[in-house]
Amino acid sequence: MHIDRYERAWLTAVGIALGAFAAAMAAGFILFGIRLPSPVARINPNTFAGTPYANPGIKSLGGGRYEVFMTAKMWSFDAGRDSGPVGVPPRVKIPRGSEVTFYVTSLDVDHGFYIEGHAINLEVIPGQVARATVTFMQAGEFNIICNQYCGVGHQVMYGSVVVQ
Ligand SMILES: [Cu+2]
Repeated sequence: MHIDRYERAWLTAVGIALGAFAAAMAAGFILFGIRLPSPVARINPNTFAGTPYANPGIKSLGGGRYEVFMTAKMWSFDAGRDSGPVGVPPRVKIPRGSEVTFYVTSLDVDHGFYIEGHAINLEVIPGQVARATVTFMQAGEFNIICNQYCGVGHQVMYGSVVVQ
C-alpha cells in the first residue's frame, strides 16, 4: 500500500504526540501520584444519621491538623455550631499554618465547593463525600463559594475560612 510522503510524516507526528501524551499521563500517575477525583465514601443523603455528616463541625486532630465535616444544601453550607449560629453562612476559624481536611457532602442537588485563593475546588454530589486537604499559610478570611449553579438562591450560598 502506498502512503504519501506527507501523510506518512503527519501520521508519524501524530503518533509521537499521542505517545508523549500517554507518557505524560503515566508519569503523572506513577511519579507524581496524580489521581482522578473520586469519592472517599458513599452515603445515603436521606439516612445519614450516625455518620459525621449528620453532625457537621470542626475537629482538631492536634499538631495543627483539623478535619472539617460540612454539608451543602440549597442554599447554604453547614459546618456545625463551631462555625457560627444556624442559618448564618459558616465561618471556619483555624490558626495560621493549619492543615485542614474538608469532607463535604450534599443533601440535595449538585453543589460546588471552592475556597478563594487556595487549590481546592470540589464537586459536591448527593450520596458522595468529597475530600480535599489544604494548608492555610496566609492569615485572612477566604470565601467558600458554591461554584456550581444549584438554583435560584445559588448566589447566596457561601461561607468562609478565617485564618488567624
Ligand atoms: Cu450553588
